[in-house]
Amino acid sequence: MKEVPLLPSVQAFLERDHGNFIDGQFVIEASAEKIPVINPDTGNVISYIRNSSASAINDAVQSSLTSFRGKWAETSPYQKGMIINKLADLLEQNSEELAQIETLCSGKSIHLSRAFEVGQSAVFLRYYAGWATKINGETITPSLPSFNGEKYTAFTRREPVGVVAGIVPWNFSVMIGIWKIASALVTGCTVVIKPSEFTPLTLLRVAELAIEAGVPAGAFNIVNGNGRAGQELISHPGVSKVTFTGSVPTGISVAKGAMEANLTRATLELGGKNPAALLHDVDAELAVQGLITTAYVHQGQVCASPERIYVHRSRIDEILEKLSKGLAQLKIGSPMDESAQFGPLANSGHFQKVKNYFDIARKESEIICGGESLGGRGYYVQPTVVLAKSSNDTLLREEVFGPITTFLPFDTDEELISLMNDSPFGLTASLWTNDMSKALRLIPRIEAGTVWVNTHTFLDPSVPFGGVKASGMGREFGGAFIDDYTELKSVMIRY
Ligand code: TXE
Repeated sequence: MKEVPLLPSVQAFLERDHGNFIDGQFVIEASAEKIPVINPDTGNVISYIRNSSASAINDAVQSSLTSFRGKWAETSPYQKGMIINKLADLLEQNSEELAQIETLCSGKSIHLSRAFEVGQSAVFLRYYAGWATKINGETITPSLPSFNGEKYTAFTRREPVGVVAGIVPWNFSVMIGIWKIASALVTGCTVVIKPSEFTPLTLLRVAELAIEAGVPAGAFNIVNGNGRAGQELISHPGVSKVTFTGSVPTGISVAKGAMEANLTRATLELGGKNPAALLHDVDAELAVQGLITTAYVHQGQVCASPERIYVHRSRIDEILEKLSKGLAQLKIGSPMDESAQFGPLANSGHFQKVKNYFDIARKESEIICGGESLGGRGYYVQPTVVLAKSSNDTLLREEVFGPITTFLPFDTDEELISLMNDSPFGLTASLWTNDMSKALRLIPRIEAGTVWVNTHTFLDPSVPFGGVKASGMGREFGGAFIDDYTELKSVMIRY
């Protein structure tokens, strides 16, 4: 095992005292409780953050309000786009440093941190930067008749909602943070982000780069802390919109808290129990490779990944055999080892949760491969495949958010559709087939925000993303996010 050497700048960053980033500066609340940041590869503490007080959260929101009404409002759409593009450049220029910090606190493979947390974040930033100059209303010809020869014209303006509170989870803390930061800034909003307490460090460095890129102090603030700090942020009266990514119970509590505090609107991107359907004509090699790369990437800790796999009965033995063989070849190892393909789970609580699902699978279903945690350091488990006895098995009903796929055979298209929709969730789904006529007939019947054909978990900034049913409200990406970050103002003129 050969680990990537730690950059001196990363070591120095870890040794800093970490708190919040407010009004363009790092701020340490000396009296606030310290929260340890733990490396999932070793279980060792690598740094600390502070659990923000209500007063620090108030400072952050006030600073964002000032910037919203002042500096950021005065920045032209063209300049906003240039600044966001510059932030993308700076992310790429500091790629290795950002990737190493993220890998150390999330357990994400260094490859993924480089490619997604930094590389894709830069891609998303550039995509969003283009929208800064395209946030427009429309002209309208009023409909009522004129009584005395007077005339009317009308137009709408898309105006930024104000200060956005972004609550970010631990699985893709930079990229999901960037989706929220970029959406807010290009529409003219300002933003206060609360990262997950498990992965709070990298966004602090991104905030510093944002200032270097030209984002005015206060337009993008960070408050760190646990759920209590998150709740205080989303219910602050200065916040006009909440954007949350995380679990269903927390999402419900966030939406309620925001609504009760100030009728604050909330968009929620919650969990999933996403189905993948392998039809009778499936290309087995393509599908198995697809499952390995989409269901087991980042140890399955991806909300869009497939967890329920329905395979036509005629093909299931072949698929299970190929998948078990493929997973056995994955090299498990430290996320800082460039040759490793599969690393630890992100935190100790999640490690316990996934181990508990192994116990449930042993009792209710059949484990085809994996199903054990690895002894030794850190939060490692095996990539696992489960064959369900029926659609009622717990492993087909509850979101694991880990490296377990659960299979069930089906016989007819009607049965398949009813199985795919038999879930409270509706984030993503996929069909694996070359029978496009059948795929196009099935797609409208699938209850999901996104349906892929012959791929899964493929997020493109131009394609709207979000869930139906218990998987959330609202959409990120494409042009769809604009409605959520702006208010429509109607203007009517008599002449
Ligand atoms: O999520 P939480 P957790 C799922 C996954 C995982 C489970 C729990 O199944 O096992 O959620 O993970 C902040 N008001 N997903 O506990 O609680 C919290 O500090 C405001 C799916 O980490 O949802 C963190 O910043 N904020 C998911 C964020 O909410 C609160 C990705 C998410 O925490 C809060 C991660 C409160 N009352 C986990 N309580 C996805 N959809 O991608 C907590 N937070």
